[in-house]
Amino acid sequence: NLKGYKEVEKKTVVIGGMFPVHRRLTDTDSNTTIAPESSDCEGFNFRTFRWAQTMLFALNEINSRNDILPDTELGYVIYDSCFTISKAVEGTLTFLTGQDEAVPNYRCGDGPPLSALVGAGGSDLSIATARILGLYYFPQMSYASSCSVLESRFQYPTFLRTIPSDEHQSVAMAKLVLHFGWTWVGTIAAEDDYGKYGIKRFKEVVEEAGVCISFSETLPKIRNPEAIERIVQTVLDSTAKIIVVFSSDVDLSPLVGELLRNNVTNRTWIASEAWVTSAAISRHPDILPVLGGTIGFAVKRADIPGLKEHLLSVTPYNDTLTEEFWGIVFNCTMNYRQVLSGMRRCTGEEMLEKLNNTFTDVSQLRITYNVYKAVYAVAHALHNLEDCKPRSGPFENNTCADITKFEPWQLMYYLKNLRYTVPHTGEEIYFNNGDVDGFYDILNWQSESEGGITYTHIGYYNSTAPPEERLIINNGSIIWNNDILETPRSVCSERCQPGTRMGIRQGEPVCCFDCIPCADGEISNTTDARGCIQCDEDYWSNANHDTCVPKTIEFLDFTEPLGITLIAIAAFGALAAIAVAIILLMHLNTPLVNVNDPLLSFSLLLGLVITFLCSIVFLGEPQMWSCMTSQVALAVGFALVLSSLMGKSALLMLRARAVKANDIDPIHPRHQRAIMIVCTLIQAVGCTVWLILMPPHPMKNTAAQNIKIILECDPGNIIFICSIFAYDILLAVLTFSFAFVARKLEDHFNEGKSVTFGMLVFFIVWISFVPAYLSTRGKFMVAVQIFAILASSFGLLACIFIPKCYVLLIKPERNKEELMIPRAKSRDT
Ligand code: TCR
Repeated sequence: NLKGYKEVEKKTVVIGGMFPVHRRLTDTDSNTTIAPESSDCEGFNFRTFRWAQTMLFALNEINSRNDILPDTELGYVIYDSCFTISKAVEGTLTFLTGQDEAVPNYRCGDGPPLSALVGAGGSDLSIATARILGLYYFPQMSYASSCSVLESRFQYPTFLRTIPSDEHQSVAMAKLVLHFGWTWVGTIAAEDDYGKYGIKRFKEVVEEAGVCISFSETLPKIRNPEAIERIVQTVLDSTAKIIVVFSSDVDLSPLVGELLRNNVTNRTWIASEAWVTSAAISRHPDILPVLGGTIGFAVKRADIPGLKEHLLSVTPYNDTLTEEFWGIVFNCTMNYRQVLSGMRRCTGEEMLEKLNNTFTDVSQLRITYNVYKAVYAVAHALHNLEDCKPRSGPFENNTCADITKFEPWQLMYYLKNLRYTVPHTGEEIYFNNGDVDGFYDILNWQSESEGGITYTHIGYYNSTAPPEERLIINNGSIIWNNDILETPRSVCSERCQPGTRMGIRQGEPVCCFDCIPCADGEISNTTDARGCIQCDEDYWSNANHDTCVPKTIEFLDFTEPLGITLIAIAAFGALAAIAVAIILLMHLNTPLVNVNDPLLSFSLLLGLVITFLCSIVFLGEPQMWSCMTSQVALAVGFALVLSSLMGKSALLMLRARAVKANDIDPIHPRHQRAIMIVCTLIQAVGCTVWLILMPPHPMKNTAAQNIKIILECDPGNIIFICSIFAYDILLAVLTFSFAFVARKLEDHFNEGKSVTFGMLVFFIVWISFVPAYLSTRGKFMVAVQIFAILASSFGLLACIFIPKCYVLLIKPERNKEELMIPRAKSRDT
């Protein structure tokens, strides 16, 4: 332990200091055959030794000043906590009791009064010492213990610190991760309060914002190569490119070694305050590919004039720590016994200036600056205590405390209410419930010209600013550690583009999902949509499934080629029928026309003209009127055609019978016409009832095809339409059977044959219509229907009237009475 106070005339107050100058305890064998001794420490740490020297520097500075504690000398006792709790506790007890063999609760001798303990280093050490010091209400001023649990004044009533609480740092790290849109991060924490609580809070903030943790590892405190290898493997296996490490450099070092060995590149590391400016990490050779681009948080930096000179003036003769330090840096020894065993002897004249060592490096005075502030805080509090005006003091009955024998709680009062400015930097310090404000520099590890690492300042975090302005980052000045030198991406699954939705993966974090394309008719128009939206009735999804588009409206239009063709054919048919009628009219008094009632021929032709023309009404956008007329005109037209034919074939059938039986003509044209009129009227009445009760009407058919709305006619009632066309079929069957019986009636200009044949064509057309109709969709159904109408009409027209026209126009000589059966005409003429 470094001790420095002598009996001088001035009043003396002692400040305790505790620094983790060594990294660990030396292993002792755990057998209990001999009395156990306090372990020795090993692993000399230049950085923390600089902290201890800074405390001495600050004390010297204060002692030589006349404005602070002019009449009082500050002494010190400094303990090495060796980075272990047991040593820290041991040191605390020794400090309190003044005994080298620590006896709790007992202080022997009247040395100068103890004021406060600066330190303990890591949080886990401070937690242990603060509990003991709290018992006596003894102030502790920490420079590096940042763990958030130390905020509790209930558990640690006398704990104060010059380092901001990790609460701020964890939130700042979370904000950083969110700032860059990383949603998939790994975390590594040291196995101590600092690491565990820091990462815990980080995770809380980050997970609330929807970020997922890929892995969480803890760094072992004691040497454990297997555990380190396992962590490296996890880092390698994970797809997370961002790794947050909350640990001190001492605990992180073994992992960094293993990372270098495995050449783990292309990751971005987020550093906590404890390792971001650690030379122990960044001075590793070839560190750049692995840890280059690291972003980290660091507490305020300052230049302390005179410190460098103080550090260089350290001599090996002061105490055991400087002696050991000297031996290590100059690779020599002061120990007589070791010299005998062959080691080089230190001369004491070695030059520290020549050394480029962490100890003398004053470029990153951050924790060092905290130590400086802590010592000044204690000194200022003591100054205020001494400066107390009698009878106006803060304590009971306005009393003051006496600097030569004050109680620790009295100093605590002054520390709590302290407000002072730090020399050289002008920073104002005060303790807000024991804590200082959270302010961090954000540093980026960039390559230096000589292949080393520089810490480039890229922004800062200020916890006292309004929420949006807390994190300020200059994106442009960051150099990332990947091949593309771009902001790395760290997501488990890429975002789902519009047109897809997120599908959870069973048993994996929510950030890992599959993008499932929306089904037809459903869309998603945002990225990362949770579900797809069904399009409205008249809309359908586009090819990308990101917008609903109106369904295309489909009907067979007049103007399209198919429509024009059909109209032309229908018009041709109608004209042909009219032409035939004219031919018949011109030859009205010839036997051929007269042999069967000519009126029926005309009604037949009229019916055909109707069917031809009604096919045109099927075209175009369905309207109320067109739906009604098309179906009805078709039904009635066919009824007219078929009943006329029936009238004709009834005569033929009866004549055929009469010829056989040598009978007289059995039927009068009146009867034939009656058949025609009655049969047509039945149909007309049926259609009227249909039109009145359940008229056909236009309909949007959205069900048949997804992407189209088919405009069509709804028959209104299926039974009506079926019975109406069934009636037509009935007429057709009757006509056919009559004509079939009469087909052999030779001398009747073969009318029986032609009607039979025409009806066969009619049947064939309509029978083949059924499968054709059922296998088409949309507007082509209408086309098929029209084709069937036209084909059947043409069939009848052609079969029945071409032979007649042939005789009338080309072979008029055949148009003779003699060709007719004599008896047949007897009744008519
Ligand atoms: N708080 C850490 C210890 C620590 C530290 C450091 C150790 C901090 N910064 C720098 C070595 C070097 C911050 C703790 O445990 O609270």
